[in-house]
Amino acid sequence: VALEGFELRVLHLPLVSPFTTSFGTETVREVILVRALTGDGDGWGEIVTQADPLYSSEYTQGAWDVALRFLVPSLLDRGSVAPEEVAGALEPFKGHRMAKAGLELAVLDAALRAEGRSFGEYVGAVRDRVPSGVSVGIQRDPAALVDTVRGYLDEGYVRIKIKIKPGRDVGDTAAVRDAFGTIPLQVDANSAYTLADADTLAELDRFDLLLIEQPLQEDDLVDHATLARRLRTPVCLDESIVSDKAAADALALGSASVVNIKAGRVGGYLEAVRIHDRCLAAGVPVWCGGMLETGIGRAANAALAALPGFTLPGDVSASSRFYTRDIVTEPAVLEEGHVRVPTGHGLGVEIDKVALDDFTVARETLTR
Ligand code: OSB
Ligand code: MG
Repeated sequence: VALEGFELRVLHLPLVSPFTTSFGTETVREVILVRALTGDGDGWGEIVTQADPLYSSEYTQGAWDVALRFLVPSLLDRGSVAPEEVAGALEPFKGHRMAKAGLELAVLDAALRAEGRSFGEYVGAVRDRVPSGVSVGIQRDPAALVDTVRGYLDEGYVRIKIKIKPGRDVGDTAAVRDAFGTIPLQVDANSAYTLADADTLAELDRFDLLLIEQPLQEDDLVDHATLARRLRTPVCLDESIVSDKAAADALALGSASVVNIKAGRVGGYLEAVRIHDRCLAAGVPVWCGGMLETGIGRAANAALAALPGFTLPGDVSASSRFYTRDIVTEPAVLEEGHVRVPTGHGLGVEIDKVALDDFTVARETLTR
């Protein structure tokens, strides 16, 4: 596409309820929305950083700065770029994968809209809807957790993931198992443990969990392999899988037997597809993670999760799981426990311009 400019906005979307993980509590989703301005029309993308560098080293103001100072100018200097060239063009700049992913998605959306082709078809989606799991934050106590999980099960979510941290692990998991029996259940530690906690984590083995997600630190590939040998529960990596290369290393080391794929964390949807392809070839199940996406990233995630190797339900929930009002005209809804893969051109969703403006707290446009 012929690039004319990029518009970046910081949005603040209020959450329907606070979201608590082992690393903190969020009440407002701060996110960057990207609009690629091209000779063939606009495209939209989302930079999924959070306000604070607690999940990963990236955070909103850092992404804002690197995008406007380095990434966007280098793309605009080229004049025109194909979606498949964006990652290579940004490669000299180290890290900042979420920022790169958001820019690439905006270019992809613009190019596919211009071609009249859907994002799902482009990435290789083989399903028209995907099973929807929900990520449940740490609640006041296990009884409150059971109430919250009951609400999601009543809505039809087909898989429950609960967040855990030291002191809120075995008891919380037991409460959910006792209340609901053999539902598909998994836990996410967001790197809150060390190998010294292996005995506690082994206690989770009796709950027949689908997996335990990211118990140790991002760079603990060897320790994860050691832990995986100690546990019956399959170890799944999230934070550690920062690229296709990291995925290859994790599989070679035996650090994970399941992989959570998040396009933002790995630098874009094209890199996400490469990880999918690698895991499919290796017989390793993958699922689509989430970063409390708006309707833009959520549409892209639904399409990605429709690839054949995504054999476990992902954190691809209805928009209403996080938001009362989204920035797209037709937010993702839950239908019989599934979310539909959009079929329109590009991402297949349209921006609600009034909502977008209402949530915008900062805005910057760079043009050629
Ligand atoms: O670890 O999967 C995670 C949200 C923000 C940062 C990290 C994670 C999460 C979630 C929510 O679990 C997933 C979702 O968007 O539903
Ligand atoms: Mg996770």
